[in-house]
Amino acid sequence: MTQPKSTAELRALDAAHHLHPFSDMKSLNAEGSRIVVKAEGVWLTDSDGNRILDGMSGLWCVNVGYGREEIVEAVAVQLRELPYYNTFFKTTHRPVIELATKLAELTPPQFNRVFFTGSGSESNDTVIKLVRRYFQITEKPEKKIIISRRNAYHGSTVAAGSLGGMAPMHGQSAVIPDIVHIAQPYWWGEARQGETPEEFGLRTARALEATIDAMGEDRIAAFIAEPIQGAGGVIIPPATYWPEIVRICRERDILFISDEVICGFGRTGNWFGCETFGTQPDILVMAKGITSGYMPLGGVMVADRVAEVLLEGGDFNHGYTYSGHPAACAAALANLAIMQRENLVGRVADDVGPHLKARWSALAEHPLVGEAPMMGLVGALELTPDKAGRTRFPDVGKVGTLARDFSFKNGLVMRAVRDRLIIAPPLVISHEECDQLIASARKTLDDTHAELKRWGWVR
Ligand code: PXG
Repeated sequence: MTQPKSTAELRALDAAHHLHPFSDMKSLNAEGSRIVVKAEGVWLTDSDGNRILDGMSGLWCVNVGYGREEIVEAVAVQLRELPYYNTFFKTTHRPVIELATKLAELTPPQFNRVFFTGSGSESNDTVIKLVRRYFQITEKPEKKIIISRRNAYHGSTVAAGSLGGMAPMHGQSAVIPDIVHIAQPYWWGEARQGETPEEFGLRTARALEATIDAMGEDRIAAFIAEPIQGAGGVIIPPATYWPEIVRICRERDILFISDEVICGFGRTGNWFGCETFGTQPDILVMAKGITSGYMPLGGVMVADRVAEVLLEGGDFNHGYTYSGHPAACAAALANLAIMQRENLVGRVADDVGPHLKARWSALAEHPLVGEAPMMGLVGALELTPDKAGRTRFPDVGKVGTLARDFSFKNGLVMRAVRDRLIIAPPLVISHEECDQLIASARKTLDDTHAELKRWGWVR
């Protein structure tokens, strides 16, 4: 038996042995990580005994909240019966069959087949191969280019990172060829002065059309996008954007890929973000909320018109040891059963979503807040020294980090992207917990404002 260790000892071991994702390890080790020890509902407890409202659902994934015995039990039962078997060599198993069937029922009608992976990144790597294979089989092998958007996030493997539009990631790694990035529909950050959101939405959508036409439709395979950019800062496109993208995709022979790793499984008030925005994807990418993060699992749904071609193409030379892992599938099935039984998606659309949005939108009146968009249960607060001019603070990211740290102190996990605070709380959050979230967010804005006054950065 290992002895229980103090927080200080655990921090020292973490600093000595653990490399954290997306972190400045030297400064993190100097400061020490927060050690999360348990969680229940929407609440985290750290090793100092602080209770913190998890406004980010872990990393956008714990949709049904923490402490769901039903999922734990389903995984335990599955691990005892069949902890592992692969789906490669003419074999399959009950949980993977049941989950594939369930996903065919829950996703839009064009989707009846799924390829399983272990994560969102693996799903997007799979997408690249599926799309290229599709055009090989249809004898258009020169259709290879995938169009994506700047500031999109599609994962962290070499291929998924290349698909994403995060310049700081590209700068540190090899980038694969045949991926092109166009403008993102981020009105607050990128519109011209005087340009309305509607005008800007159309203009950015038409960048897709212009790029396809300039490069040649015969070379473009697909367009990939998140319905709402998540890691990019919760960018909710203007109302004109998606209908125009749908038109452009319909008029041209390209595939449309909806990356629903964050927007899927209820986040926007429908099962999938493509339903909220009325798009008709050919490929739908999933992970995170599929198991509410209780087990790692991802998947790629393939529309019938694409799947039927792939089925005629012989071997698809791709797969992961954990594609359709039985215990992960069991977790997903239990998670989806909870979501259906408790009508969590309907709750986001008609009940807790509107409740939180009314209060969140009111934060736009705070002197630091430029805009406070929210859809379903995902929202952002853009911090600015000058609302009307939509200007940025110097040293982008510094004010965001300051506010994020105040938020932690005020008992709320918010994430900062640049100087934009974002939330995506568990879909089970109660009205009372929403009110607590708003109170902490408001105090965070006040604390940040007071500190910026001390710095002389605001009046
Ligand atoms: N697509 C989207 C839209 C995502 O948000 C991935 C793919 C990759 O999934 P995996 O399971 O490989 O991580 C994601 C992941 C953040 C943050 O800081 C966001 C993600 C991952 C890590 C951090 O907001 N999203």
